[in-house]
This record gives sequence, C-alpha cells and structure tokens, in this order.
Amino acid sequence: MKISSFVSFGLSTVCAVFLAMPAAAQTTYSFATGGNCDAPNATSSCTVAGSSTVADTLRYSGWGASSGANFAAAPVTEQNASGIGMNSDGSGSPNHAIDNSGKLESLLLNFEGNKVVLTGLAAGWYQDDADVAILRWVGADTGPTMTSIQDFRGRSAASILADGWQLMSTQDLDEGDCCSPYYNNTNITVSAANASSWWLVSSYYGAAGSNASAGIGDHTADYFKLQSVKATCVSANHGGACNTDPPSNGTPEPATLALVGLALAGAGMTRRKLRKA
Ligand SMILES: [Ca+2]
Ligand SMILES: [Ca+2]
Ligand SMILES: [Ca+2]
Ligand SMILES: [Ca+2]
Repeated sequence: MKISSFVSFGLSTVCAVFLAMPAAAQTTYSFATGGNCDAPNATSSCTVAGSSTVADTLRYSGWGASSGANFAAAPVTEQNASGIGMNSDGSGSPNHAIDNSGKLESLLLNFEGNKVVLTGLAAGWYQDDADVAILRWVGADTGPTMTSIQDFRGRSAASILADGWQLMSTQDLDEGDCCSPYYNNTNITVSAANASSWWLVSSYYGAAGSNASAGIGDHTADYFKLQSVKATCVSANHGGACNTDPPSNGTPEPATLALVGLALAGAGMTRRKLRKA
C-alpha cells in the first residue's frame, strides 16, 4: 500500500470509528419499578438498569450522618411507585423517606465505568419540604469512602471540596418550576468538566456554597422519596466512548480465570501426549 493510500485508509477508518461513536444520550434510571432490592448497608448496594444501553447499570447505596459525625451505612428501602426511601433513624412516616430530620441522609450513586452528568431527578413523594443538594465526586477514581466523610451541615464548600465532593446544584422539589410528579432538571451543563462516576443526591444541608438565589425555599426539614434520576454519559472512566457493557465484563471473574487455567492445563497435557506418541 502506498503511503498516501495508507494515510487515506487510516483517516477514513478514524472517521468511521468516530461516526460510529454514540452521541451523548440521557438515560433514565427508575427506582419505582420495584423488585430491585432493599439495601441494608453499603456492602449490599443495589443496582438498577438504565433505559438506554449507552450508560451502564447504576449502583446505589444509602448513607446517614448525625450532625458533626461521619456518614454510616443507612438502609435503603423500596417504596413502590414512590421510589426509594432511607431508614437511618427510624422507619415510621415520614422518617422512612430520604430526609434531614435527625440524621442527614444521602444516596450515593455509582455509574461504574462511565463518567456522567446527573441531568435530572424526580421525587415520587414528599412531605413538608423537599430540598435537595446534588454533589459530584472529584476525588480519586476509586470513589469515596463514605465512612471517612463528615456530615455536610455547617461546613464550607471548600471543606467539602477538600473531602473530594463538589456541590453542583440545589433543587427545590416541593416548589420547583415543574410539575407532578415533582420532576426537576438539575440544570448542570453536560460537559467533561462536570462529569463524574460518583454522584450524591443528598437531603438539603444548607452549607455555604448552596445557591439561595437559585430558588431554594428552605422552610423546614426535607422529606422525599427518590423515584428516578436521569444521567447523560460523557465518556468512559478513563476517556474514550461511553461503555456500553457492564464494566465487570472487562475484568475476568475468578471462575473465568479458573476455566482458562483448566483449558491451558488441558492443552499442555495434550501437547505432552502428542510428543509421547
Ligand atoms: Ca429517613
Ligand atoms: Ca430522619
Ligand atoms: Ca422547599
Ligand atoms: Ca428544607
């Protein structure tokens, strides 16, 4: 192949690959479908499939913290069509919702191999007030260790950033600019600069840095059940196109490795038998 035709072939291949890359698409993850699981602690976090194949499954777990204390795993419970709630300090209504009366409760979202921008969320139920803080993880790729992170209440945006979190948006689901079922976009620009694999949907904590002028009407304690979130994938975790397969497919499971080992051992035995024959 001549150099010029080789270059031409290379360019057309690059163009074909580029054109084949999926455009950024918003995926809806619904917690209202039921039958997912109740997550009693962080080690048994639940997963929920997205509506699109562009973004992977979403893994989530619940966390609650007393004022001034570090987060501890909090049970996440299914609330049928309303979505999910959290029981860090009682299961009676309205403490069965995600709330900030007593403990500050936050839902940790992990989009595994993809970096996404959280582009929407919906509450399926609320009581009193329903103000929400949305943060993204800007720390190490391994993600947060929640048990080493302190309750956000009364802390500055700088101290939260030092922990690896960045406040991205505050939302007022009870007095929002939208409609039943209390759906609101998070108004975060979809860009690499705003993407992360880890997001936190927290009951409002009122720390410095939250934007009162954005319409947060913080009247009282907040109680809501999270019905769904929307996310737009920007890239895979280490650059490139968004992963379309579960990341676990890229890492051999121990059982797979054992099978490969058996196959290699079998091939070795066959070669030895062939040499003997
Ligand atoms: Ca609760
Ligand atoms: Ca509570
Ligand atoms: Ca409000
Ligand atoms: Ca409030």
